[in-house]
This record gives sequence, structure tokens and C-alpha cells, in this order.
Amino acid sequence: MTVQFSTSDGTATTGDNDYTGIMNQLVTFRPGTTTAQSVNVTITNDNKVENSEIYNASLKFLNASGRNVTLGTLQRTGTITNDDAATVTLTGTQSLPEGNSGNTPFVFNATLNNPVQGGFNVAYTTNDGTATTANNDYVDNDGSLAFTGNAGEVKMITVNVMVISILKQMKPLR
Ligand SMILES: [Ca+2]
Ligand SMILES: [Ca+2]
Ligand SMILES: [Ca+2]
Ligand SMILES: [Ca+2]
Repeated sequence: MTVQFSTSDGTATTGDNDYTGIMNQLVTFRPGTTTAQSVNVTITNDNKVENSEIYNASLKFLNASGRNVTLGTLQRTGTITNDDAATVTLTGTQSLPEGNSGNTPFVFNATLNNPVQGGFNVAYTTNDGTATTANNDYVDNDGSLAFTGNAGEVKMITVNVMVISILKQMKPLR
């Protein structure tokens, strides 16, 4: 007798290349035997950070040539457990002369190393060191970086360093 084995997408999808789909693969039980028959579903290894995802495996189209054989459990799920991680690293300007007028931009780059399905946000902030916003040394910059989730993706953060004209602040002594 024979049955046919198929897979179908759950949260794991063939469109996302998570596994190789199987459509109506014939499974044959030899006459007079009860030996278990195996079907292998091939999982695609990737380095993308995902949730653990499931696909469905099912049996259909029993052919027992009219004999009294019925299908019991028809569907099971396979879980693909995520084994990937990603990091965001900050690089960029560390030291620059402030200049003598206007603003000087200090540019920092936040770089994502591995793909992350669905993207994510990272908040950033500037905080006073010996340079302070109270002393108009730089412009406070707080915000959020929205990563699409592509490997090697870079988001820029610009911090403006200020030069206040001393001449404007000077008052004549007499
Ligand atoms: Ca996936
Ligand atoms: Ca995957
Ligand atoms: Ca992996
Ligand atoms: Ca993965």
C-alpha cells in the first residue's frame, strides 16, 4: 500500500528558503511488513537571525486497493530552531578640531553584522563628558536607528560640535 507525503509552510516558508518543500512524495509499505518508512525534509542553513519557525508535514492519498486501511495521525510539525545571532557595533569619529566657526559634524556609524528577519530599532543618546551641552560644546542628539535587518547595514549618527563666537559675547570694558 502507499500514501503520499507533503510539506506546507507554517512560519517557516519555502519563499524565505527555510527548507525544501516536498509535494506528494510516494511512501510505499512492502507487502506483509510494518517497517517504518522515512522521508527526509532538507533544512537550509543560513546566518539570518529568525524566530524558531515551523513547517507542516502531512500524509494524504492512501492507496490500499480497497482493503480496510485508514490513516491515523495525518499531520505533524517540524520546528527549525534558530541558531543565529547578530551584533551592532559603533565606529566613527573620535577626535577632530572643533574649527573656528559654525558647527563641526562628528559622524558615528552603527553597523549590523548579520541579517535579522523583520528588522529592529536601536535607541542612541549623547551624554556629557568633559564636553557639556550646558557649555554649548556640542548639540545633544538622542534618537532611534531603524535597521531593515540586512547584513552589513550601516546607520549614521551625526553629533554637531559648536563654536560660539566669543566676539559677540564680548562687552567693552568702558
Ligand atoms: Ca525564515
Ligand atoms: Ca531560515
Ligand atoms: Ca543558522
Ligand atoms: Ca536562521
